Amino acid sequence: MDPETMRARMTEDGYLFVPGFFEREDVVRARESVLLALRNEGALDPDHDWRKAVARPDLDMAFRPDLANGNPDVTSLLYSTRMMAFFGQLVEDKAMHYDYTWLRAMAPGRATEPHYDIVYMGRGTKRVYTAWVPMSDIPHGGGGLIVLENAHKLDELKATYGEMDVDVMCANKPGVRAMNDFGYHGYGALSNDPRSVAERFDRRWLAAEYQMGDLLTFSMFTLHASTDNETPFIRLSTDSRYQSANEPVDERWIGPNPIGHGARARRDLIC
Ligand SMILES: O=C(O)CCC(=O)C(=O)O
Ligand SMILES: [Fe+2]
Repeated sequence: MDPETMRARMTEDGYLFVPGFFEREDVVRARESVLLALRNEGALDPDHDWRKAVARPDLDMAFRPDLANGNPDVTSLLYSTRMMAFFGQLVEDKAMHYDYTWLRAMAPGRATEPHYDIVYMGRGTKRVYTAWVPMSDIPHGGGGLIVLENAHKLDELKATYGEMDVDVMCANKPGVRAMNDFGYHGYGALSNDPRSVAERFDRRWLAAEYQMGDLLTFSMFTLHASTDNETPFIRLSTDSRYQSANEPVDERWIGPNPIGHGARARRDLIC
């Protein structure tokens, strides 16, 4: 795809789906490095080949950035020269990436709730792109990513929910996140019910079956979630972030040990 078409499609759709962007064997290498760590900690069912990622009974797991950060098989895939050139074309500038990598190891039954990424990373430029990279082959029902059609054009949602920052607390209401005053649910999510979100905005959730090698990239205002993982397998994927190297960056995600969310990133507001 030529860069102009890429940018036009991103503006129009809020995402770009590039099946087969990566060499499958490079994704498999990253996947297996993560699976070996999961096997060593006893998260996998020992009755199956570890490469299949069958979860041990009653496993509850979702977010495991520790398995990605400092893992060269994962970081060399996500921050390669080729990936940086791809995002450079998208931002029409030299690209940089956050130093923090998100990794999802979604146990059977787990899902990600509908959200905009901007509420977690909005302290720099808003022109940041997420790369969602499946490290499993994910059939429908396997917990893959879904995107609410054209939610990046919902101006009212962008002006309300899209202005929130999960690390802002109400100084005058102990323990209350400023977001919750606007009626939003949970740790930055818009809702815990994708169906009601689709009804509220009269839009469809777009889904796909994913293969290792695929790249899905989307904007900070692209509303997304995952389906429930209805398989016995742990669904593996990463999300990583890219922007222009010449625009302000959200410092929570930069440096050798990014501070991330929580106490050190907290800001207070009178609610
Ligand atoms: O993989 C998931 O379940 C969620 C991914 C996500 O929220 C993201 O890529 O920004
Ligand atoms: Fe997200």
